[in-house]
Amino acid sequence: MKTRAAVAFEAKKPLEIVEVDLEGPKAGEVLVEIKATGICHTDAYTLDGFDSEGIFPSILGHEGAGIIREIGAGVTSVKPGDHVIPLYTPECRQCKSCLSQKTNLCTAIRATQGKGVMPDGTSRFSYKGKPIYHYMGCSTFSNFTVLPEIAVAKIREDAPFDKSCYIGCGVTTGVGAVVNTAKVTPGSNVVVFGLGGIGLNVIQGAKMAGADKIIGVDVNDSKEEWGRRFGMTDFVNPKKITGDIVPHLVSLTDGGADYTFDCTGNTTVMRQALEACHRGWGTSIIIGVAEAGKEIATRPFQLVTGRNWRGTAFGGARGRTDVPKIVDWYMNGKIQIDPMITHTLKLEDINKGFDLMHEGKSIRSVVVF
Ligand code: NAD
Ligand code: AHE
Ligand code: ZN
Repeated sequence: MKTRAAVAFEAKKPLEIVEVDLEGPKAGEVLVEIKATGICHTDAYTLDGFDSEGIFPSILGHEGAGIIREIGAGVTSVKPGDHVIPLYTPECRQCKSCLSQKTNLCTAIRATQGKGVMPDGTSRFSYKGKPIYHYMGCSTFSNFTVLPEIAVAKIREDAPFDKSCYIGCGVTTGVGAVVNTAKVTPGSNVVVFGLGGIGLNVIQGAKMAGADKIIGVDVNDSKEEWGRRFGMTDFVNPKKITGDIVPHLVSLTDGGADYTFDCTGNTTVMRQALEACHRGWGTSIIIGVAEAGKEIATRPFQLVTGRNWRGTAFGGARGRTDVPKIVDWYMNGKIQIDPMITHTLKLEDINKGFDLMHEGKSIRSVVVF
């Protein structure tokens, strides 16, 4: 079949809207009509050439929602007409990682996913006879896409696509980092670095978990109002304080934070986030994705004296199990999504969504097909 898609032909070039060829689902795969997709900073990071796994030409996008239109041989867990959210972290329920119950990082298809192909080693997308690569196993910047059955979460049908798509990455990542990874306890002091599409979800997760002080840190002053809307109690712009941010935060948190979260992808900020943790028990969670080649550093003494440095992907969520529950949280009003979707765009205007993100003018832009 043919489908309209925004193709990343080269790094650092705008996406081009073209009609591509899409092969139908093979065994164990499903065809999904994407109804809406968010634009996450990770898409921009890959398009900008910062991802060591970045492959071009490819169809980016990993924060979608849509409807199953066709299933391949042997597919049993979903059927045509089901509403689904594509999962860049699948859940096979059979691999060592899934069975361990210690991680959400299913390994069933990770190797081929990282190479931009389906589990059989080929791409379903092509343009003018040449393959176009998949991205994060999702490629939601296409009106239709093919995914392995284990990489879709079936969701309730009354959830609006243009909001629930955000659960495909940003919402689950931020809220899940608090609930699943850090396991923030009531009364905690929390510091969130970077108040974008992820950081604001960390804030609303921390509020939901009963955190006491929730300090937001961002170099963009306009983010203060955003943070306060979701439960932030204090705001710090590191450019506007005298001296180093770490002692500043330590003094605001009576010796250091119980939990800190990096939602910037900046390795200097990651170090600050660790060092702003309380001696003896503070835990810092890395969410931000750093550019290829970047490394983190700190004095080992920071860890010797009891600070914990951890990371999280997709908020530690097991997609097929947890995503439908997060959709329920949204539909029942436990978490908010609507105010964070600042821009709704047509596919033709998708590059505008990237511009808005880089200019710090959007929280989330969503493309509706
Ligand atoms: P975003 O662009 O919406 O937000 C980033 C925010 O960080 C902005 O408000 C920006 O002003 C702020 N910022 C930038 N540099 C800063 C600095 N030095 N100090 C303080 N604030 C700073 O991006 P997003 O969509 O929220 O994504 C945030 C990060 O999370 C990205 O690196 C993205 O790739 C990553 N991410 C990781 C996962 C995961 O599973 N681990 C999932 C989604 C996104
Ligand atoms: N491909 C990069 C790393 C990118 C990365 O860390 N991705 C996160 C999700 S970001 C979503 O917006 C992730 O899930 N990582 C775990 C995984 O298995 O990819 C690189 O450095 O090679
Ligand atoms: Zn993302």
